[in-house]
Amino acid sequence: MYCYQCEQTAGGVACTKLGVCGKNPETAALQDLLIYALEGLGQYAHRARKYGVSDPEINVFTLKAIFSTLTNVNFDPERFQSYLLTAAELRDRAKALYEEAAQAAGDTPETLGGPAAWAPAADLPGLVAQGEGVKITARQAALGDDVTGLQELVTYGLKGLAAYADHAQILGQESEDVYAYLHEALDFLAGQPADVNALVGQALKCGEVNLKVMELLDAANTGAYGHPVPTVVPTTPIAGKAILVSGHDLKDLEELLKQTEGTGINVYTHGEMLPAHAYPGLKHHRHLIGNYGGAWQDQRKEFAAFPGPIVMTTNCIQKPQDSYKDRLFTCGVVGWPEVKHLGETRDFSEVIRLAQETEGFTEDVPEETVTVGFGRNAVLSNAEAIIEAVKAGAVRHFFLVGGCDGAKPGRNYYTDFAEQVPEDCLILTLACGKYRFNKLDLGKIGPFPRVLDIGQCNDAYSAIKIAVALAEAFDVGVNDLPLSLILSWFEQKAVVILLTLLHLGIKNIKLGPSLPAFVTPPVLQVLVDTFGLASISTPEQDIQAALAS
Ligand code: FSO
Ligand code: SF4
Repeated sequence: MYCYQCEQTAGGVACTKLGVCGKNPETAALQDLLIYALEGLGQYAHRARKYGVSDPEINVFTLKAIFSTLTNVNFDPERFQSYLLTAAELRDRAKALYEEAAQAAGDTPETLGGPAAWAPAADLPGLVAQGEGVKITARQAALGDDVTGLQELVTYGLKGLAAYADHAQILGQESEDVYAYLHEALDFLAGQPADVNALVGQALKCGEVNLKVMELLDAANTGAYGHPVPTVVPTTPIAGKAILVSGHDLKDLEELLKQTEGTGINVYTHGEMLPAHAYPGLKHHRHLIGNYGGAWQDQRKEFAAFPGPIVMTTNCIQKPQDSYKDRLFTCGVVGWPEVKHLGETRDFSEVIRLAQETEGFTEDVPEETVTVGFGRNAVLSNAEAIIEAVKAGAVRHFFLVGGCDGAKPGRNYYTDFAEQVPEDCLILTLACGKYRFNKLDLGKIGPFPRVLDIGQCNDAYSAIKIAVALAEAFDVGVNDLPLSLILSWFEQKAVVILLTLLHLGIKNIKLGPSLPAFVTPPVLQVLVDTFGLASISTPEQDIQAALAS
């Protein structure tokens, strides 16, 4: 195996024997092969679309299959075998659609090679062997590290984009333009592009299309559940039967809340599900009782201690401990071998039965809380007060400290950073990186908590809208606002958000805790020269530099 798609990659270079995440070489090969197979599907789907033909099943499958290869989503070889067989079947369907449409228009259809001509091996070991043949090292040998790294940058951008598009699609928000772009970009990758400018351009295009995806997702979430409102959430359990829900999928949570209504079972959010408490369409369920634990990387300890079943709706899943493996359930594209998979059924009866048979929390814990719900609507409805506070000097600077959390000790930077931000500055945050500081008491400026929690990483559109609205109010560009972006990345959703910010021309972003292994020094230099992108240094230096600019 050779995988360097996430921030925790072995030695900062690549996982080659076993993923730090727990991904084994067999699964890694199947994931590489699935991306290859999807490039073949893209070759035909892209050409069919030129004749105005597309297929909803092909479109949605493309999203889900790409999402399944994202870090910490699916570790189950059998599920990948099934995805691969479906990819071949739908590739053949796309081929037939293309050929029929071309012939109907009087054209001679192209005969395509490369991934489009892949024929799946008959069994799992055969598929693994095929995956070994298309791994990154083969391209590195043929095309060099810079080009391969840029191809991977585009691929990882597509993974993040597909994940967000899948969330939006689940809530009924789709766009033919987004599907068209995905198939176009997969076709582009199938051609083994080696032109650095074309690859950088494609990466920025991916960021551009992702802005549209994030807008769709925002419309999906707020359309289904209303705009988040500031909400105080207990982070301490109370006595009673309990179910824990992790991941990002609000639809799964909604269905679980409906099915547990009146059962006496309390539902707790974990990790990226915390912002769900702020949605009017979810918070009215009184048994959505509180938040439990911290960010994803602490789950092995926290799930073991949780006295009830646990539902993992999306990433980030880690290798389950035996002590809770039979209490763990996966949904959607998530998978771990031998963990009960509920698929897309949203039938939680088995989870509810297990919760009723399990002891639950035996006593109340003295209450502690966090405040969430500062999405764009909540923040911008206070825009005048915020603008006045800036003009009067009560708010000197905004720091957007957001992104993923992870296990590396270097991530203490983000805790230290939040603690050291001067008291006349506001911190906006989103995604699971917030757990580094969201339980600290950092006080208020006037009516505003100094830490404003915008939501999940899925709510990046909200953060962008807030920045753009502030820029308009002050009649300056976003880069001229008293605003600094201090981002933490872990997986490919963070990659595509970074591409979106670069597409928007946002400059001088600080990225940590370490830079991506797939971005080689010459490519990094391009990003530094064009966008002023820089690695984090120390909180003291980075705060000083931000306030001086
Ligand atoms: Fe975190 Fe995981 Fe939301 Fe990511 S839970 S690391 S960017 O999957 O998606 O922020
Ligand atoms: Fe390693 Fe990350 Fe790839 Fe897992 S996803 S194998 S930790 S680089």
